[in-house]
Amino acid sequence: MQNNSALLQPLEPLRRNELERMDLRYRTRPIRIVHIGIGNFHRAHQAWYTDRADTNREWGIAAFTGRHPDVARELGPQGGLYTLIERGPHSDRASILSSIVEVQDGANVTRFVEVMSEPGTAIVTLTVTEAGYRVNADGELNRDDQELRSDVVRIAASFAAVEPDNHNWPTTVIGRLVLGLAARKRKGSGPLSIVSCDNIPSNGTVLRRAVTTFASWVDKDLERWIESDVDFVCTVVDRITPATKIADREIAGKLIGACDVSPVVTEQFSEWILSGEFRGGRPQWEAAGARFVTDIEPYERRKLWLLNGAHTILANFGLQRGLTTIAEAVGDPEGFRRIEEFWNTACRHLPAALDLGEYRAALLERFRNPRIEHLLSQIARDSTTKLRYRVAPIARAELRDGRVDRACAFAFATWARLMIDGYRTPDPVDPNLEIAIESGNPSDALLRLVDRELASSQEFASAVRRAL
Ligand code: CS2
Repeated sequence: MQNNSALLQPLEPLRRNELERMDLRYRTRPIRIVHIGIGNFHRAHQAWYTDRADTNREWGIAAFTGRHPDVARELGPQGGLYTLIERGPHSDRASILSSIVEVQDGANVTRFVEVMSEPGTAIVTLTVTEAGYRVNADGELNRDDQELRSDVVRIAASFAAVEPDNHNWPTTVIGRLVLGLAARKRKGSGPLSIVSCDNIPSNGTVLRRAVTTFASWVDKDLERWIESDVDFVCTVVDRITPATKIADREIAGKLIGACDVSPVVTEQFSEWILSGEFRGGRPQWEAAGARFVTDIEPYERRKLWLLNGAHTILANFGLQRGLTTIAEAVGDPEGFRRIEEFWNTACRHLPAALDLGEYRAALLERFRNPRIEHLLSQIARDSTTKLRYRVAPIARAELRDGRVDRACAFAFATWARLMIDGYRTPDPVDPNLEIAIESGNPSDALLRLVDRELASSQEFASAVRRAL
């Protein structure tokens, strides 16, 4: 039998310098945006909005990796180009995006500080996950965090040194950001807007507090400058973007006619709501569908509670049942019933003017898209922090109204059960997690890790125990 693939011509690799000669759309752009934490989500969301909105090619993105440097290795040779596959329930649509013009390993702090201090740079965006902010349950920077404390020492040493030591750069996102801002202040490069794109309520405000607190530990003048010259923008970001599979590379190859080693698959739906100032200017993101609002809070709650809350419940529940994807978990009658109950509770604390019925129906359709293989194991990461933002506020609102909500208690109990049964995934409070599980009363101890107020309610804590 003949091997057909041996007869196929290998595809040419995707390269910016070759494409831009044939098509001006792929020409590079000046760096005006710095992104921290490049992953599939940034490439499917903010980079896509910029690509579509910036038709005059004025806003290039220099992106830095977060936990893993792999994207820098993959996109470097492609000149930052990659394929975005928008996957509907029946078909795929592919485009080559060119808004990212440089990709660096996050550990290349020398380059990071350089682009942060350029006068042309006007915006910094972040997708570093909830855990990357290193704040405690009250939204305050965690003073006991060892890595933050080491970064304070490193930054203080670099300020004092004539020649900063390249081997001793900060390792945390907040530390690096503060170092970059210090360089910008020194160079007199003008105001900057920092845009948090992580699933945290009042994300811009939380980030502002974290950055100014850290700055106050190293230099009071810097703290004052950040307060006066740096804008922190709050956002709601939404686009379901699973991890890329090997088969997606082949699909991308067929659709674009070149070999892309790092395509991204995402759903067709996308939403970006922003609130804040851009004193250094910004792309006309609204041309690509973004919305600017003055009061972002109701939109934050709607998205974090209904979409992300349901995701976390389905992930913990589905993993317990041996399921793999969100589509499978929502297809399970009990999974479906659990999120419907949770949504009924959550909607009591959301403004009806936000078209909640329509929003829920659209979410179900998005979750059920079987062609988006969104892994439960991906969503179950960092569950402690996620439950804190996605479920705890609803349980607390119910308690204030005199009710102990069963759907919320179930959400905590499913996670606790998974943890007690030994399921492990990267989680920032790991050591405490083990201590809680080993304690005489793991249910209460785990609840306390997420939210002290809920843990101190006898009624709620016992509802969680019963649900376990
Ligand atoms: C998910 C989110 O991994 C998770 O925790 O809930 O990444 C979710 O897919 C996005 O927020 C959708 O916009």
